[in-house]
Amino acid sequence: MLRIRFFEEEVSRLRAEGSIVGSVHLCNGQEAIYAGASAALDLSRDAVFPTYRGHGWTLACGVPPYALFAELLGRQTGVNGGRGGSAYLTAPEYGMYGENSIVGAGAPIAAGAALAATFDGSGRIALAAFGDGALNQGAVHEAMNFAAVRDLPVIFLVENNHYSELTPIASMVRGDRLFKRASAYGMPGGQVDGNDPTAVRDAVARAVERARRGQGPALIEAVTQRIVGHYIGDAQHYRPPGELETALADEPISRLLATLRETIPYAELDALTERVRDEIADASALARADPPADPSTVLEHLYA
Ligand SMILES: Cc1ncc(C[n+]2csc(CCOP(=O)(O)OP(=O)(O)O)c2C)c(N)n1
Repeated sequence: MLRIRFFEEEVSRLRAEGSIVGSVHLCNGQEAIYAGASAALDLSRDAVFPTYRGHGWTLACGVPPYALFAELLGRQTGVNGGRGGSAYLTAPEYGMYGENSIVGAGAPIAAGAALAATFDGSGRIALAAFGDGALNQGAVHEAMNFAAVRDLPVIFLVENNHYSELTPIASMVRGDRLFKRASAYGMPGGQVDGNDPTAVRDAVARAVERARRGQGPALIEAVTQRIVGHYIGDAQHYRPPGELETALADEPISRLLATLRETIPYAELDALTERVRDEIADASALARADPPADPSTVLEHLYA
């Protein structure tokens, strides 16, 4: 979780100085979901399909921060040779099958990967992670219905950060228990505290166990808050007064550190924090020193 947070803080800095260009969506505040869910998966065979807010998922899947920085900076050494950038990362060798900028589009792709698993005997679980806004997309409902009726090993994980871009969830849907839609498709659904990595891990582990037994998909709603703007530069004028302060008081990292301080000496935790901070600073410096992607290779890897 610390690795993700410090990574995002460095990305924010690199974007502000102009070293990273293009669309960037940070995930600060949602780290517990990635840490918890990835701990419940077997990433040597399972497949994760996140949205454009995917740096946290990519790191949680085990992609080294250096390779991710290099990608965001458009370097040849990036995880996709500098071609994917922030919004189109893939790293299937780590179980990260690719971000998607089309809201909700990862859900049917995950259902497809799960369908393939029923034929290839891999035992793979596909996890589609998307926001509360995406849950209103037709493609997501088609994917949930198809997965349910075919008992596909898919986990639909909603990162309910209460906003779709700048629009609050309350003005998009009636009722705040999004997981209840699961029952309409005949699959289990539940809500979990998305700021608690252990709670997320346990909920995903239960869904994984079920899916591996051939009992089909589940919908998990992880309730959280993003503590940064939707995009870098978002002034967040749409937030009611006090909301951000309340969210900051409950954000997953300070909450986890406070709990850990009850049993682990302060000095040890501080040393760990510093170690992760240094790891991120070193990875960023290393990536920045790498050569940019060569424009003469632009047609490589194009298939259509
Ligand atoms: C099909 C489609 N419609 C609209 C957009 C524009 N758009 C980009 S992000 C976003 C909000 C998505 O909100 P949510 O699913 O809650 O995810 P979050 O950004 O909160 O993680 C929208 C509407 C898009 N990218 N794709």
